[in-house]
Amino acid sequence: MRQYLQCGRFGFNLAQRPLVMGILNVTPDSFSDGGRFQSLEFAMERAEQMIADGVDIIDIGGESTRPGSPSVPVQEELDRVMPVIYALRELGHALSIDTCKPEVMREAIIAGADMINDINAFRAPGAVEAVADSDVGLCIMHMQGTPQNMQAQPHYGDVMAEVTDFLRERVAALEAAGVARDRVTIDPGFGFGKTVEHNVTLLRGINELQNALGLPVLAGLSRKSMIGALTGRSVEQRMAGSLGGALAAVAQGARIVRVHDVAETVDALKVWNAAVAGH
Ligand code: 9MG
Repeated sequence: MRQYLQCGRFGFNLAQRPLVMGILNVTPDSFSDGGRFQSLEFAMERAEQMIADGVDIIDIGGESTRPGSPSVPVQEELDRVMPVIYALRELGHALSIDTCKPEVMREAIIAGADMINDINAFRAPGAVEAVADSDVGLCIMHMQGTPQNMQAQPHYGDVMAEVTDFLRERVAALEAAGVARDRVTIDPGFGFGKTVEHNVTLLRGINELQNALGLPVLAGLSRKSMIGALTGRSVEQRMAGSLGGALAAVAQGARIVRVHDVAETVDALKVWNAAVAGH
């Protein structure tokens, strides 16, 4: 299994400890309605707090990926995300951009983004080409359906086999375009066209997935409905469940966890690491 991740200006040794990716949503529902300037101030404050809390990678998203959320036009997404990249790029931390749009990928890479996190696995026409000739890290995620319809009726014969085959095919598409494997992470896509049972099967299967493809797994469970279903908690009350989810993912072999609660996750992983990995 690859233990090094090339991520734009940064190179991460994944053998040392699991990495924490902090979620920075810059969608209008993420901050009170004070316009673009307030959103930039909010993003800056959130990012500085995450850095103080020990984040490794900041994942900036300008389009909601929650079940049922609509797609936003390219220009709107660029207007949300680009000022944030310019504001954060000199903070000395890796910046990931959560986008499915090739136009946003290209602009973000030119502006200095270090990673592209695509929940659509670079399937949009032009997406592979947008990232191929760069050195940014890539996250390829599995999703059944689209954010608009994915939770309507998730269905699999064998969820592990289907997710593995899909990710294998997408890795091959990137490699065929010249992408080096040390730039790639894979993600089973918890909550993206999956029932709680599918999610639990995939959580238990992280190591198997990682071994099958020889690539590090990034896992995102934070505050998701699966945590709500397992704990009976509303979205505001899912921190403890999400920490349990992050530790469970890392115990199953995940190398990167994508989370809202950076300080708490970093602490939990420090304790886990001391006990399990000995550092
Ligand atoms: C953007 N986004 C929301 N949930 C996610 C998850 O689980 N993984 C990745 N890679 N991105 C996500």
